[in-house]
Amino acid sequence: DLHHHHCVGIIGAPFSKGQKALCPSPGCVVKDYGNLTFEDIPNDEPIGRLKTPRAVGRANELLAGAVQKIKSDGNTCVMLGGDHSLAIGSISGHAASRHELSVLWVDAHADINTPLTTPTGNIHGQPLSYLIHELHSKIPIIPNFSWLKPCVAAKDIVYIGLRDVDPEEHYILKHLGIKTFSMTEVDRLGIAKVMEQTCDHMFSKVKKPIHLSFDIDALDPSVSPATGTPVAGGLTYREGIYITENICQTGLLSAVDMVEVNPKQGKTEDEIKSTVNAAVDLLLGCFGRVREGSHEPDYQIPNP
Ligand code: NNH
Ligand code: MN
Ligand code: MN
Ligand code: MN
Repeated sequence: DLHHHHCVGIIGAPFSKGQKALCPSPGCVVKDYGNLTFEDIPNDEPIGRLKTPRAVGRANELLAGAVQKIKSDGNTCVMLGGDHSLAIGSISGHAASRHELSVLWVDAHADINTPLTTPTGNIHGQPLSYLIHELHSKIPIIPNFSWLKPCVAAKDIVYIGLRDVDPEEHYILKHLGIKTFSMTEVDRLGIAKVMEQTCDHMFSKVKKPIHLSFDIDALDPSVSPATGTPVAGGLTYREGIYITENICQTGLLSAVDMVEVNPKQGKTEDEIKSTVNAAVDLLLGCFGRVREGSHEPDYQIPNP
């Protein structure tokens, strides 16, 4: 009952050292590239505030290679995290095969702290700072990150869902002129206008492939409680689905991260189910499921 025209490659990245699984079956060809296995890195001492830097660097190097391969095989890539530090590898691997990208970051958080501004030391609160050209000079040398080169321009990023932004992050967003739709804009404009303006911004010059990085904590904790840092006042299930349906319609979706889904954070079986169902439905929205329903082009009403 779904229809669209590209193949989807799925890579599992069960990695959670950047912070303190699902099986949709859409009506498209899905190639399972399996789960990555991440080596344990002993004596991964903090560097300044940065926690487990070597493990995060190595995991992302591995992921970047896997995503690059999935893209060069001609697929739309789905990365199932794992925590949001994995966007470092996912976006780098994507950019390696596609020249220039637009990044749509759907999250309660801005994830743009640098290793020097981070209040927590968690790298899942920092991935964008490592990826943005304009912040390159603010990133120190970190072991196991030497493979990484910035690959995204500030003007090619759009955020939706922000409601827990650190002051340093707020400065960076304003300083770089990054397009943001916080929950205030979602309330003011409604999700349809937010998506219209998101697309206007992303397509203002050339139509670049879209990297959708979806942190499940963008949704309200009543919908997706099984995540590490829930923040009240988030997107509804319907607003989330609207975003994915809309991005699918652009025809430019090239890679998706679905991250911070963490069954261990669910207090009950129902909390886990609700969170995982939401993540699956968001992914199905990305790959052509529409709420109005659909049918095969050659469908015929059966004759008696
Ligand atoms: N901004 C905080 C930090 O840098 C929290 C980030 N937490 C997230 N991001 N879950 O999506 O650590
Ligand atoms: Mn995040
Ligand atoms: Mn978040
Ligand atoms: Mn059809």
